[in-house]
Amino acid sequence: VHDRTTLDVGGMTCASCAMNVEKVLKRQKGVISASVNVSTAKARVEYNSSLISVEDMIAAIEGIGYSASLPV
Ligand code: 9UX
Repeated sequence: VHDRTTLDVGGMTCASCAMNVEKVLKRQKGVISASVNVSTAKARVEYNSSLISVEDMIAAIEGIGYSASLPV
């Protein structure tokens, strides 16, 4: 069984930005799938919480120059 989360992603200004964020998420161990939408500024992620935390995902996104947070 896996978990899902939706993150708010900041700093994406074109469709390729969404691809960049998707790629970095999919590269993380424990991420099962990632779908990023530039218009809504949301990233939907399915993951295995025994392998990766939401904080790890946020750090990976910030590591390539975007911002990320859990929605308020
Ligand atoms: Mo588009 Mo995003 O030219 O970092 S890839 S702005």
